[in-house]
Amino acid sequence: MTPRIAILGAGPSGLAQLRAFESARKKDPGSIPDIVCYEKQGDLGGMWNYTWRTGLDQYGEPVHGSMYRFLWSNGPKECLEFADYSFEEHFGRPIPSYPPRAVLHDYILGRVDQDDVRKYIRFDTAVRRVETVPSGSVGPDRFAVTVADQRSGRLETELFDDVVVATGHFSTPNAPHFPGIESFPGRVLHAHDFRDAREFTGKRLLLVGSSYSAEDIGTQCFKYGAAEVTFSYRSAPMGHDWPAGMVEVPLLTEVDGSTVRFADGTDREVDAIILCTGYRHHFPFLPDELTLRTNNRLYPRGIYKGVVSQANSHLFFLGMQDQYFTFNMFDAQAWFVRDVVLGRIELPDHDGRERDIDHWREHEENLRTATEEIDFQAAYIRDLVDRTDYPEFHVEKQGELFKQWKHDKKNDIMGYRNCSYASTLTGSIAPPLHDEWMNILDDSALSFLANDFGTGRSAAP
Ligand code: FAD
Ligand code: NA7
Repeated sequence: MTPRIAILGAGPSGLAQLRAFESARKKDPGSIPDIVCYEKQGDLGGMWNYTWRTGLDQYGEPVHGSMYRFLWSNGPKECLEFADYSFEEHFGRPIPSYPPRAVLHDYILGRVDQDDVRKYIRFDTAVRRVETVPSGSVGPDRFAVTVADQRSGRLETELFDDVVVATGHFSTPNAPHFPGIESFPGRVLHAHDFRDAREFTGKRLLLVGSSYSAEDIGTQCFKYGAAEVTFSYRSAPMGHDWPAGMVEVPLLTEVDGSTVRFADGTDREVDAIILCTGYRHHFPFLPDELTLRTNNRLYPRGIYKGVVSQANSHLFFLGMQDQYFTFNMFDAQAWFVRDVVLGRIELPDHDGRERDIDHWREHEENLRTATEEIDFQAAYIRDLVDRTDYPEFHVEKQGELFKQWKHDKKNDIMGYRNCSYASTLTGSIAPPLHDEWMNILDDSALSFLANDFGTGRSAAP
C-alpha cells in the first residue's frame, strides 16, 4: 500500500513541503507517498494571505493572520530568495530590496504556480486532532488525523504514516497582564490584532516589547502620523537612534487610567496600548505526548535537525525556529524531511539524535551577538542543504547580507528600507525605491510594480 503523509498548513513551510515532494515526483513519479495538505484558510500563503479579520473567522475558528496592511518586508528580499526561483525571474526585472507585503505574497504564489501543488490542498479544513494508532507488531504506529470541513461542519478522520506540522508559531498571542490595564480608557490590543496604522494617527501610543513587532509597528504608526510612540522594554532597549517623538523606556509596571508608569519611576499619558509581547507555540490538535514545547528561539529542543520529533520520528515540524532566514530555511527543512520520509536519509537512533540536539543547543545557548546568531542559523541551514539535492543558494553570503541589514538598521531605523543589496542567485544589485520609504504611503502591489525603478523595464505580465 502506498504510504500516506499529512501536511498541516499551507503557508510558506507547508508549501515548501509540497514542492519538495513534487520535485521528487517529477524525477520519479512512483517515489512519493499519497499527500494531503490541510489548510484552515480559504487560500494558501499562511501569514502572507492577508486578512482584515481579527478574533474569530467566519467559521468561529481563531484568525491565523497577524500581518497588517502596510507591512513591508522587514529584511532584505535577497535573504529569502528561493534557490530555484529568483525575484528577477518572477518579476521579469530587478526590484528593490524591501518590497511591501503584497509583492512578497505575489512572489510566493508565483513560485507555487511553477509546480502544480494546489491539487494536494484541502482548503477551509481545520485540523482538530492528531492521535497515534498502534499497529502492534505489523509496523510503526500510524496517525489518525481528524479535521473539520469548515463549509459543511463535518468531522472526518483519515489515517497517515507521517505527519508534518507546518502551522506556524506567530499566531497565538502571548499577552501578559499589567496591573491596572483593565482600567485603561483607550484601546488595548495585541500585535496579532493590529491591522491599520491610520487608526492611530494623532494618537500617543505605548508599545510593550522590544523585538520585531514593536520595532515595525512603532515605525509604521509613526510613518502614518502617530503623535508619539513610547516603547517599553523588559530586558534591553532596541537602542536605535529614534527621531523626536519616539522613545524607549523600561518595563511597564502599572496602568492608572490613561497614565502608564515604568520601572524607572517615570510616567506618561497615552491613548492606546499595543502589546508587542510575542507569540506562543500552540498546537491544540496535538496530544501532550506529541506536542512541541518551546519558546521562540533559534534551536528548540525536542526536534532533531530542527524538524524530526523526538516523540515520534514519523512526526515532523517545520519553521518552528525564531527566524532570521525564512523561506529558504523552510525549503531546506522540507527537502530534509522529504528525504527522511523517502528513506534516503537514515536517522540515528533516539540517543544519537538527542546528542545531536544537545550539540546544537549548547552552541545556541552560548550565542551572544546578532552576528553569531546569523552565523548559527546559516550553519544550521548549511547542515540541512548539504544532505539533500536542494539547489545551492549561498546561505553564508546571505548571512553576510543579514549582517549588513543589521548595520543599516542601526544606522537609520526609519530609512534602512531605502538600502539595496545584491542577489546571491543572480548577482543583480537591487534598484533603489522610487521614493524614500517614509514617503511611500500607498504600498499596493499595483502601485509598487507600476514603477520601473530606473531599469527601463516594466513588470512582467
Ligand atoms: P504561517 O505562514 O503562519 O502558515 C501556517 C499555516 O497553517 C496558515 O496558513 C494557517 O492557516 C495554517 N493552520 C494553522 N493552524 C491550522 C489548523 N489547525 N488546521 C489547518 N491549518 C492550520 N518573514 C519574512 O521573511 N519577512 C517578513 O517581513 C516577515 N514579516 C512578518 C511579520 C509578521 C507580523 C509576522 C507574524 C511574521 C512575519 N514573518 C516575516 C515571518 C513569517 O511567519 C514567515 O515568513 C512565514 O509566514 C512562516 O511560514 P509558516 O508556513 O511556517 O507559517
Ligand atoms: P518576539 O521576537 O518573540 O519578541 C517578543 C518581545 O516581547 C520581546 O521583546 C520580549 O521581551 C517581549 N515580552 C515578552 N513577554 C513580555 C512581558 N511579560 N513583559 C514585557 N515584554 C515581554 O516576538 P515579535 O512579535 O516581536 O516577533 C515575532 C515575529 O513577528 C517576527 O518574526 C517578526 O518578523 C514578526 P524580552 O526581550 O524577552 O525581554
